[in-house]
Amino acid sequence: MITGITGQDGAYLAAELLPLGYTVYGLTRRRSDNSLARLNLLGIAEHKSLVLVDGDITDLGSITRVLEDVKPTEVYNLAAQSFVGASWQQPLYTSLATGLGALNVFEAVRIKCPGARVYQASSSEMFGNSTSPMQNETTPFNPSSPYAVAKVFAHHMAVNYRRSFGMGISCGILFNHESPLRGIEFVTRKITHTVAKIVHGQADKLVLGNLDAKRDWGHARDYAHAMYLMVQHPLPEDYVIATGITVSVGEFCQLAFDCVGLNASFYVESAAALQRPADVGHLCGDATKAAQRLGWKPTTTLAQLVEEMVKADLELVRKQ
Ligand code: NAP
Ligand code: F7E
Repeated sequence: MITGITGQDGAYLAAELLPLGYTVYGLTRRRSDNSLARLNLLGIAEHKSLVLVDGDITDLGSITRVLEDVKPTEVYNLAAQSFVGASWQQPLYTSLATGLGALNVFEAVRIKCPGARVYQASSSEMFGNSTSPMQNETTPFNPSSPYAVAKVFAHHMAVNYRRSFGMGISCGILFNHESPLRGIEFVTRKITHTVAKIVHGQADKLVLGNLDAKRDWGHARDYAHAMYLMVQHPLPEDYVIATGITVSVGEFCQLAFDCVGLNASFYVESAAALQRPADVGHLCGDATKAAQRLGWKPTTTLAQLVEEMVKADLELVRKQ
């Protein structure tokens, strides 16, 4: 069972599990447009072992009913209001979906399928502006946004349910991970999509907020594999998943413009209106534990990631 299957990570995780022989149940909430765009892009929307079921993680009854019907052996809770920027505009909804929604999933699992292994999508945002140059599983949390506060709540609940009820919940503290399936509002995709529009004459500049923020960016496909490995490990634990390499938003821009032979400094502008009320200035993850215990390592370099995203957006904009 994957909650958030229509999102970036849900799509990559389903694509990882289906070839392994899993029947994948994907939780989808009611929408007026039933687009399965990401599952279609990965060619799995019509897979015979993919079953979509209706439910919303803010509605405990719906999750409980679905788990009773499906009786999953593995539950990956990826559903969330995942955009940090929007969490200041919608703090209550973000707390409900990203925080309490996770608790609903743990509670429904406890009631209906307590032996299931559970993955909780925790986030590097929980570290906020950390005093440690690199963050690992022992680094204190210092959340800087309503989104991060909600993730800290969900993370502590996951650990609490593991300790209180002996449930097999693992938390992946994942650093930023991107792909051509990334939502257009996130900075990497905004950059690669705008670069493609500039190349095709549909835009003449790229307006961003904080160009100095540094992130540790990996590929979502590698990170979905880490989720699978965590759930297979006999001991449920928490793992940082990251590349250990950090660059600024401005440097990411230059890498993207380099792919099309343009100089970013001619096109990129910073607007005060796009700055966040509080931003996380620097994140860099230490994934040593995941390497040692799960044998996990990232396989895609930042340059490869940027190139894949720019190429995909050039093709998308060309078709449009
Ligand atoms: P995403 O693309 O925004 O996908 C979020 C998914 O959650 C979508 O399928 C969305 O459904 C679903 N969803 C939202 N609210 C829901 C609700 N109330 N009930 C049921 N489903 C709901 O996010 P992502 O990048 O794949 O991230 C997956 C998870 O990892 C999230 O929990 C995110 O916070 C966390 N995370 C992400 C990163 C990252 O860098 N990507 C890093 C650390 C942690 P709709 O399609 O209907 O909107
Ligand atoms: O911002 C800066 C912005 O929105 C990255 C989510 O998946 O990763 C993601 O959260 C940085 C920030 O991702 C723009 O201020 C500058 O410093 O791409 P983002 P995020 O906030 O790091 C974590 C790990 C998650 O868990 C989240 O779910 O880029 N930035 N200018 C901008 N950001 C955006 N979106 N748009 C700009 O124009």
